[in-house]
Amino acid sequence: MPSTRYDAAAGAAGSPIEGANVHTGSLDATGMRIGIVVSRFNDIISTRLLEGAVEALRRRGVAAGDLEVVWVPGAFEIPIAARELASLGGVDAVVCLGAVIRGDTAHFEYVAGEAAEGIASVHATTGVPATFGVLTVDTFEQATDRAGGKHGNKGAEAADTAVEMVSLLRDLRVPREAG
Ligand code: INI
Repeated sequence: MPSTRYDAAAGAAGSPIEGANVHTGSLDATGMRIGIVVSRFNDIISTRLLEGAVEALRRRGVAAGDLEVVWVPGAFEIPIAARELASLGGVDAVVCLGAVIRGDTAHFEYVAGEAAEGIASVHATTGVPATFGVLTVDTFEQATDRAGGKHGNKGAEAADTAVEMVSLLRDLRVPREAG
């Protein structure tokens, strides 16, 4: 199964290009400030995603006082709060969490689409990584499976991804001498 999980050993050692400069982020979050935007809609699910994200961030070394948690009404509202945090909140990354469940609602495509596009536009326009921990599923059961159930906790994965991207971007932003 494809995975985005961090694997330190697969970094430089896995490079097929002899002599290349290979860049990988790490999961050391010491000193990082991380924003989390979480939606109240389907809060049984989003609370579990939040718990997974906070647990992962604390495990990676983020101090409790360096976490900014922002609740919004629904996934549709995540992007505007994420953009505010990214541009003015002094955070190194924003983890976006929510659950859009198809159920019977015709809303699904609009809400899920706006959340995905809006979150992607946050990092494209601010340079602050914004990760996508918004479940877009057909059923409540599929959501619980991904919020601490048999498919893991997507909140924790989005948190780890944020840490890795902050670390990677710091590495890429180190000024280099022109070769
Ligand atoms: N918001 C969600 O986060 N998940 C959903 O499944 C959902 N559905 O199905 O409608 C949802 N709707 C609310 C939306 O995010 C906005 O809060 C609302 O439309 C007001 O702008």
